[in-house]
Amino acid sequence: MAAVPKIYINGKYYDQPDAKISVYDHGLLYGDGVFEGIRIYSGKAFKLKEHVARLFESARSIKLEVPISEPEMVKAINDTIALNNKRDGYIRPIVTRGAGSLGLDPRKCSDPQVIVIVDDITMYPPELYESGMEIATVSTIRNHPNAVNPRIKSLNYLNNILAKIEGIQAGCLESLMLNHKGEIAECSGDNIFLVKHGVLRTPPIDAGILEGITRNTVIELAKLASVPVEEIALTRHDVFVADECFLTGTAAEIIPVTKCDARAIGTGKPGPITQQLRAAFFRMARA
Ligand code: PXG
Repeated sequence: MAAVPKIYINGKYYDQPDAKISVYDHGLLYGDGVFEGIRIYSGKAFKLKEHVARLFESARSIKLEVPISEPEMVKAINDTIALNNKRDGYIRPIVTRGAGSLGLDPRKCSDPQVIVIVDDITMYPPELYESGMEIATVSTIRNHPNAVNPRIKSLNYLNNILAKIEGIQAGCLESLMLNHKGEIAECSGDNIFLVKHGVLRTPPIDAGILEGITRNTVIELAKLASVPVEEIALTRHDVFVADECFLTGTAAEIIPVTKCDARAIGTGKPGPITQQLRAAFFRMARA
């Protein structure tokens, strides 16, 4: 990494301390914007096309016109990685509604801001990847899909932050969120998987979740390894009686869960299918 990280804003690069946007930007005033989180493995952005496609879908869903094309976004991201000499790290592309007047009306914002940050991220302490982590179900439910659809990766993450605060209060680094029907949705920043009798199970997209790119990768890797996969409605009971549980996310990667709501899951240790999929994931990421 260069001594001072270079941040991309609207086609120009700024030293990190000089990378600034307006306090009238509706991204700040109202959380009106979208973002992505992408890993860099061995100098290459992992699943870059998928992340850029999701960024543009999030933008389209909130009727935000991204001022550059998808190929231009891919190039901006690759150029920012190269300029910062980054081998392993994390990329945060952001598109905000831009500066406007006070008041919600997005038509008052004429200048969307495109930002690309390249940095590092550590979600959980490394030892938890070996021992497994504990999660807690929280009372804050995931956004109803007819409110802010969880498929939109928007700058308004308060739903998840409220859940995170509750989890921390309960002594857990990640929080399990239910949907409006009381089914398992996802965690505050990760998708959830269970293993029962050799079958990999995860909530379907219509449970009201972010369609995680790590989630989709894990489903693909499981199918390649002939592990049966079910996208199916799940309850807390399914978590309590699961043989294995793990979470997936760009930042978290694949982390075993060995306890939920004070119940040990399976043997209380990371399970064999979790380990197998983790190994396959890193083989793919480093390939
Ligand atoms: N669910 C939610 C709510 C997320 O925000 C995931 C699942 C996993 O999706 P991917 O596509 O990454 O496999 C996410 C991921 C951050 C940060 O600080 C980003 C996320 C989660 C936590 C932190 O960049 N998004």
